[in-house]
Amino acid sequence: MENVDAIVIGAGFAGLRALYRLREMGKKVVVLEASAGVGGVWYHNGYPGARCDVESYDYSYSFSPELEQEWRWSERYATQPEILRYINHVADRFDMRKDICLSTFMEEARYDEIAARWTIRSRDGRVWSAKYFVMCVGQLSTTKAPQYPGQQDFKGEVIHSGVWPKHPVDFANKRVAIIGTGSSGMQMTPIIAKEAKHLTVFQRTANFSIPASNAPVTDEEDKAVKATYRARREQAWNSPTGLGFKPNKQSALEVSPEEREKVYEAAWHRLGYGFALTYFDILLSKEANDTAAEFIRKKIGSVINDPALREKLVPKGHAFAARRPSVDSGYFQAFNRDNVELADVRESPIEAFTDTGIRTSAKSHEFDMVIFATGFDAFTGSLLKPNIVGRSGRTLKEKWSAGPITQLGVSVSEFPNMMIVVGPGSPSLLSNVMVSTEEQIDWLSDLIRKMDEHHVVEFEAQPEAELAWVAHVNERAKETLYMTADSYYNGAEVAGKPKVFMPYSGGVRGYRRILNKCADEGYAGFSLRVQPAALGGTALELAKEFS
Ligand code: NA7
Repeated sequence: MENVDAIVIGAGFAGLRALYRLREMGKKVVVLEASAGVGGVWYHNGYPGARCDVESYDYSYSFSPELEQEWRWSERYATQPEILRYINHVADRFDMRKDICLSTFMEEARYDEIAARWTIRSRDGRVWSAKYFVMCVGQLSTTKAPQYPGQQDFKGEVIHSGVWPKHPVDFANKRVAIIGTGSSGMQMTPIIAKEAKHLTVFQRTANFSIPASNAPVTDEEDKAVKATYRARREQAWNSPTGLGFKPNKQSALEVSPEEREKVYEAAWHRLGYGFALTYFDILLSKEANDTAAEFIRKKIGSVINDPALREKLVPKGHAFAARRPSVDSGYFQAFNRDNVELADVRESPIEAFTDTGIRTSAKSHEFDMVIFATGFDAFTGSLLKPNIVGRSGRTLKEKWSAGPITQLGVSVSEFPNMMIVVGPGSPSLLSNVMVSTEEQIDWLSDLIRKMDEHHVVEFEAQPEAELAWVAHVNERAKETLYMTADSYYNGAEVAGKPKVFMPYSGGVRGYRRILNKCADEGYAGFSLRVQPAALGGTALELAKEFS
């Protein structure tokens, strides 16, 4: 068994950032990563067209000005290969690999109440003991796919977008199926359409999408960003979403239709996901939302030639951005090609796979390849995969059986010294996740530093505080339109998953204020003990000295 100060699970953006910060504080850290490489979701999501929907300069670490200056992004929205190169560069540049165990799946984490330490076991039988147990496992990292009768008989290739093969995938002369029209399906469709002999896209829900307006980054633009990078970061940190957009205080309903049209038109060509932020009430008021949704429907409809296809592809039945909208590059236009077909699974459900394709209630399709772009068991999938055992044998699976419960998104009572980064109960996927990641890791590191200074061996969320936080998260969500649609924000993506709102919709700026207030008040809502509770340790009165 190896003793370390902290064990970090996951070597994606969050895991590497945690490693960097904890090592900087002089901690002995080990990172366990199930995959054969660093990068988390960006290691696996290698499907054609995979691209970030946050601008490259904002979807990057802010902790090293040298790194900021030396890295040259080539496009406004980086592709998966470029992001993976970046994260590998970071791992090398900061000599991180020596502390990362690749191909190491954490099977179990068990809290030792007497020692106030976690014992972590990997699937291959190695064991570590750590005071701090930091979960950096991502929100969209456990894939999900339906199982159809006869699937095992299908003779062609089956691929999931979220575990894309590392070898080149050849679509030439192939008849390809894509199941799912979220960001992954929408991004890969136009590229595969150009290469494949025939492409059938199986759609369950027509999604809203905004054009990516991607472009190469010129040397002048690169210089300009790098000259003022601090200011850009400040702007991102102080914006509600972490994306740097200044909140517009205007309602979509208080301007004339002509003015609104002009604003939407400009946003359509430049803002990508930021389109949802053009007016402050787009996600708060159905009426305001309708104005944006109607504009987008018109835009989408205008590029689809066939009226019957248009009817099916134009999104309806849910508010714009209540489910995550995509940022695409030619998705709808791809359906004007002769070799692209839409299969509506609501109208004609998939009944079974055959050895040569897929049979729906309407017809049999022949395929050489089927791609599942059916998404993930979001937020909780990867947190609940290993067996995490807290106090008195309590498992995280039991504790979260009615949905995730956290204090401020970072900590769970009965699981002392366990820290969760960008998990449920934090802004996470409703924000620029890089900003949220860095913000939480800095806050948690600060807590660790103070714990060391005060000889605290155990910190733990207080049960009443976490229940209050869960209630607050749900109250904030109810103020928005997020709860009006089924989505992975509210657990609807997996049958039987508890229907609770997962991320915190109060924004990164508001969330930071809450985190800082908590720290200023001596970590209100947490118990901090110099003796483990199991040995009779009671919580310190820390209000003054801890802040
Ligand atoms: P998403 O956004 O969760 O999309 C999954 C898609 O798969 C969505 O269109 C689903 O339809 C569809 N789906 C899921 N199960 C089925 C079944 N059984 N039959 C047909 N269609 C199905 O995942 P992505 O990988 O595209 O994107 C993940 C995130 O990456 C994205 O949100 C961005 O943050 C970046 P539904 O809409 O549920 O009817």
